[in-house]
Amino acid sequence: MTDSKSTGRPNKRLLYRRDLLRFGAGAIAGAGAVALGRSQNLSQAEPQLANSRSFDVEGDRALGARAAAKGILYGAAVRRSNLFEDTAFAARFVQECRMLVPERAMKWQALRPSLDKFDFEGADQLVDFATQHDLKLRGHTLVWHQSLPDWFAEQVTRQNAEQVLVNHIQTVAGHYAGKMHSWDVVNEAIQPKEGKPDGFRNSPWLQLLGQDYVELAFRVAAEADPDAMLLYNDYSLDYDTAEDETKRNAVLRLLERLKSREVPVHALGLQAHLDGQDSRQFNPVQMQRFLREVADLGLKIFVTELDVEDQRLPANIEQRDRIVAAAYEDYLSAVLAEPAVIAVLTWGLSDRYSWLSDYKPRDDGMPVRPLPLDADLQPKLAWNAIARVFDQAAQR
Ligand code: 9MR
Repeated sequence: MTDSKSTGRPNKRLLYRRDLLRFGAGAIAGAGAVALGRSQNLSQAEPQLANSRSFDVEGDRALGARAAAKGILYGAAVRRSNLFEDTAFAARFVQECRMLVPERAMKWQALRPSLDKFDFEGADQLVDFATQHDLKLRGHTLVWHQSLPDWFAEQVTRQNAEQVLVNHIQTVAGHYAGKMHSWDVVNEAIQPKEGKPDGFRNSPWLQLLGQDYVELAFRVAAEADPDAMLLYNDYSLDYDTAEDETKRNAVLRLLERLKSREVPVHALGLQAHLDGQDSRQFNPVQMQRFLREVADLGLKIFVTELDVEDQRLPANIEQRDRIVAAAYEDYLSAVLAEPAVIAVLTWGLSDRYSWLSDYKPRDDGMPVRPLPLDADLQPKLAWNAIARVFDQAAQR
């Protein structure tokens, strides 16, 4: 099956070839116009490790194209500055990805300067970039307990919370209606260890509105953007530990309740922030059982924020990259065996820009290496592992 058939869009490869001829292989005409990215010739990209396989990244061999050939969407999270202040990164992004998710730009903190104002400028730039480069868009995220603006705690009360939530979702999902492939409507609502009924996280939203906020958010989002797939998104669903098992069960119960009440939820997002150190705690059979239960509810599944933390892995880069790549391969091959899994997003594309550099730096001061491309934008073993899993995945 060709890319154009599997993604249902016109074949843009000819266009990129034409751009390539016009500008020459190395030329990038500014961050707003990196359309040649996908056919940029990276065949000179030598493997970083002596004993690695060669990296076949050209044109339709990039990750996004390999996934698309199987009816799977591949993309990555990105910050605005990564695309608009780093043209080499932007070109690589367009080359590898078929989908873009703003890492920060659509959070409340970014969109809401005050209770009565919305500022779409930064997020709109990402949306324009995606449109220009034929990337599908995921919105992240309409309801979360983090990244709330400073005014939130003071100005949102039990009296106005419902109106504030509804207004936010109507305005934001409405602003982007028709442009979004999908939205993370509610993010991280479950955290059983906080001891609340049904495993709910003790978030400001729970305190202000009770459990009903989840249902309300999905219903309002569906009205504001009837075309977008609507996701419930969460983390710590991956390992064979008591904590993750409790969380999987609580998430499953939440999804069951929502479905039984005909709430418009369409997919589960598995964040999949993996830890290279914990990969022995991954149990593919158990994971597949969970995914089947989710799929049996009539839901699709996305891997939404995949990366592999290497904070506690050996300093040796070759060894470290192998462990990270193996974690990607073990996880993705198990998860993609479930046909309901239709999208994979990494939380960043290159080690040049990862949240883990700030949040989980290494004690030895060496840069972290959690993503498919290294800091020089060259493919690592992790890239190869992901490519191999896409190549081996069954057609969707
Ligand atoms: O990667 C994101 C980081 O750049 C932000 O500072 C942070 C707060 O907004 O959020 C990070 O992304 C999180 C995502 O939105 C939800 N799941 C966990 C991600 C990593 O913390």
